[in-house]
Amino acid sequence: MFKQSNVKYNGKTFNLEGSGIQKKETRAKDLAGYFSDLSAYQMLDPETVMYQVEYQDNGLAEGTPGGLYFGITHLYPGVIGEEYYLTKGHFHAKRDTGEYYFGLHGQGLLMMTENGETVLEEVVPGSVHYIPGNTAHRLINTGAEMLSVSACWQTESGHDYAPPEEMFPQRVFRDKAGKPIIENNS
Ligand code: S6P
Ligand code: ZN
Repeated sequence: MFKQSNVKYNGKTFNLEGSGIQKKETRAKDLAGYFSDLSAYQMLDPETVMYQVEYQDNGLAEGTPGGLYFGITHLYPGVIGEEYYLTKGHFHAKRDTGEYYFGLHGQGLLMMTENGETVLEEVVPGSVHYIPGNTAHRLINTGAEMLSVSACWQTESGHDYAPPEEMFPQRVFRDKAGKPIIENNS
């Protein structure tokens, strides 16, 4: 029997389309404590949408062993102070589970930290990123357009949003030339 998938990726809009697509928005008010410039953060409208995650509801409850989820993150461009917009970042609650990211649109960085060691991989359309287990991971939009990145992770993984300063010892700022620079948390 031939059957069509009930979810499709739209390569023009970088969105998922079809049945069972769930969407989750993260707003400025959800990111208290994530940016170094507190007064610049407080000037932002708390309702500003910073990023959206859409994913296919495949009927599997989080925690189910053996399954996978597929989703796309859309992170807006911008800076707070001089720090680029970022996702919260997390460990997986089941620490030893990895994840794949795949760049679809825009330009950014994937920050990965394990045992205090940070790696920043450049995310561009077509780039493939393996995030090993036990690694905190977040996206940073260093470009002028929306950063859209797809992800595939285990239904068993769950999320552990540890305090950001415990997960990531470094930050990425825009320098005077408009280029990303890495700085240690002070
Ligand atoms: C899930 C995966 C992504 C993130 C998304 C938002 O394991 O890594 O779908 O959930 O990029 O980031 P965060 O840190 O707010 O969950
Ligand atoms: Zn993850």
